[in-house]
Amino acid sequence: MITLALSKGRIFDDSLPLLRAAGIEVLEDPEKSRKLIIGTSRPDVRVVLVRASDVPTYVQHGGADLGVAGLDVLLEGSEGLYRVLDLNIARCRLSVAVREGFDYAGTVKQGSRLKVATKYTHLARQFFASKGVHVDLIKLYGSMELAPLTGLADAIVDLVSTGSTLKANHLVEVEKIMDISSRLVVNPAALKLKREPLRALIDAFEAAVKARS
Ligand code: PRT
Ligand code: MG
Repeated sequence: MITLALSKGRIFDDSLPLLRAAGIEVLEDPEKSRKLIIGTSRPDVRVVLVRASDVPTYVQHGGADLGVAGLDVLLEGSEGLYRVLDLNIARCRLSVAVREGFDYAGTVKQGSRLKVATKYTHLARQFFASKGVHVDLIKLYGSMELAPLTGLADAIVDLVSTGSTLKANHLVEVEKIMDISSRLVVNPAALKLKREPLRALIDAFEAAVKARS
């Protein structure tokens, strides 16, 4: 049995066409079913549904053989995984944003400390350190956009895709940190033990990604 870890929402939705191109139909819609283990048209392949940030943990500890996770989640903290393929799905960027009218460039130039709220404390610390900007990081788990509006922080580091969330909250993107897409990750032990079927699946994914680009 091959177990693939996916998260509900955009990663599941964007993975479906790739799975289909690889000859795999998922047998249930996670938005309608409450099941956490879903069968596929391949009797030897199943999907487990986990939180986006739990995908690396499942794959690392062998709860799944492979999984799909955003580069943001992988770089923020994961180890013991093979990052085998850029699936080019769930694309967005990790950026710095501030309240409209806040003088970000001036604050950075003056060398003043910047209060930054984010879920991505590790990536944010790395980024500002590389620029020599002094920051106080405030860890949040969601609704980052609220932080600059309430005075909790001067800036946020968050994912942006269309930009409409920032706009709706009177925030502006001032600097892009990196482009993000989702990656196929594999458990190294599984790759040894189930080499043939996993290799075939990874190759099928790769062909599907190439065919779409
Ligand atoms: O929701 P949950 O807490 O379970 O986990 P999650 O938020 O990590 O999961 P999910 O499904 O929302 O995101 C999974 C992955 O999708 C992320 O790890 C990213 O790699 C990728 N992705 C792509 C995004 C976005 N685009 C995105 N726009 N993840 C989140 N967003 C959010 C962003 O945080 C902001 O709140 O959407 C909002 C901005 O969108 P725009 O279009 O208004 O700019
Ligand atoms: Mg979310």
